[in-house]
Amino acid sequence: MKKVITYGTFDLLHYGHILLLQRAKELGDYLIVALSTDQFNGLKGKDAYFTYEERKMMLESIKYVDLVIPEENWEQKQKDIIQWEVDTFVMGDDWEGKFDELSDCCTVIYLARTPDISTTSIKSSLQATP
Ligand code: C2G
Repeated sequence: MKKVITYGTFDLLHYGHILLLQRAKELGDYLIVALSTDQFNGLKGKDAYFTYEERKMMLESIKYVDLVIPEENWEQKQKDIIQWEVDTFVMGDDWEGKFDELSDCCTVIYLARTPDISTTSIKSSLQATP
């Protein structure tokens, strides 16, 4: 079984996230999503609208996703890859080059971000709406 892993906050789930997850799943047979905890989001400077449990439940309902695990820090990726016997690490290309060191233990792939959609843009357009 070919395992794929990806990491993120996945707040206010939108089609950019879904297209990332769909393409990630196409790279293997089993997709693990390491979901940023509320505490780690604080370290990332992100204030997620939905809690970790709410975001986890939504991700687990997506047909491409096989397992959701917590992402608690920046340093856990190599351990996760070894522990879960991951073949491919995938991120959107806004992270291009940032995780190349992981190529020592798996294939590292950066997928093109879906243009014109982001959690931040959703929040700001809703705030602007009268
Ligand atoms: N993404 C995308 N297209 C978008 C928006 C997001 O392909 N329009 C991708 C991002 O590139 C990322 C994933 O969806 O691979 C999740 O996005 P975020 O929740 O914003 O993840 P981020 O905060 O970048 O967390 O350790 C890694 C971090 O946890 C990544």
